[in-house]
Amino acid sequence: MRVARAPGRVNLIGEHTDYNGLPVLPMALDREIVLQFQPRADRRVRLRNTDPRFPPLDFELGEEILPEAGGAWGNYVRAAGQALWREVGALRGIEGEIASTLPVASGLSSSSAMVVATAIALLDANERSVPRERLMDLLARGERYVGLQGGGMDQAISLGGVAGSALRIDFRPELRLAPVPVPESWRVIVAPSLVEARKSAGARDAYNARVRECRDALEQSGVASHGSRDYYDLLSNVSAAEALAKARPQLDDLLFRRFRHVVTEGARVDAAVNELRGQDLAAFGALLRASHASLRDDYEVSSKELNELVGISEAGGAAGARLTGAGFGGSIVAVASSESADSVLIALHREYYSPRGVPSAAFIAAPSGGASVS
Ligand code: NG1
Repeated sequence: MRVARAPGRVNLIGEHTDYNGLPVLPMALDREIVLQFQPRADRRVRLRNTDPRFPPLDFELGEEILPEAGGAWGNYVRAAGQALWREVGALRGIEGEIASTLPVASGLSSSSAMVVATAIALLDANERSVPRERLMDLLARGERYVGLQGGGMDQAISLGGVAGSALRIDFRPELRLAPVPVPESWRVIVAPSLVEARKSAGARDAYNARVRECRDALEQSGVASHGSRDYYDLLSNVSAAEALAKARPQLDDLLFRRFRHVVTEGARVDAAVNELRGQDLAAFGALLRASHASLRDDYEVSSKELNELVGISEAGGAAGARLTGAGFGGSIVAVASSESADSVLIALHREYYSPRGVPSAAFIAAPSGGASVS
């Protein structure tokens, strides 16, 4: 038996920037998808899921793999199979069992971890390899199989995570990962809202609508020079302030707010990397607060529960908090000093989880290493 492991992630800042060509700052979690497998002689993939909500999976690898209807978990496995087949050619299958220590649909990227775990298991079973950056990009595009026009953050951090560090990931001009150590006296707290952000269902349409709106805003802004592909190209020619001033009269209210979120969020990632390097917790926290306000008011991807969790964390002593991941449910991330972390966790338990009659789901996240096969 071989074991493939792929971690989920929490994104510290840089939300809905990846598919716009701007950077992100996630860290890999110490929670993961674990796939125990052995190679098969034929092309079949046969996997059980230890979570009884998810039925067993059995399909044949190939150039064109038909998806299962609905939000089936097996489509993330199929996505990896099809992407790899197209990249490296014919593959033998695997059989085994998938388990997860990641909460499902919590904005912590269990779906991309599933794609990554499957891909590295298939490569191992076939004694093949794909260069790391190439695999990150391949799987990001491959996961669009499930119908979400997503960016490349989740696959990159799951494969490239570094223990003790967050990673600044740039997608343009080409994929680049730069570890930035998280100070030992900081605590990163993740609090799931318990409202599922199922990208395969309703949230998918809302997500894809944002991708379209960003593209429309870029085109109609009148700022992007001819042939600009994304916001990276846009901001290669003008400053963020200039882009906002010029775009304002060109765009309707909704598109301007989407545009403003993307442009200001990209600038916040640069600033956050500096504050992390300089170990300025208060300044880093202020950037998280500004990011949440922008996601709530301009990008409109927050929810009552996420806003409540952010408010409780900040009142409980966090330097700052924000929704993390796509939004529409899922989790928040809060950053606190080691002395304040307990009071934040207690406040979350007392004011969010306990009134709902459930055990606290909040936890302190340790920046962890990336995916591996052993
Ligand atoms: P999650 O939180 O896993 O739904 C999605 C995208 C990311 C990124 C974030 C928003 C996928 C697999 N994930 O993440 O690329 O765009 O939303 O920042 O598409």
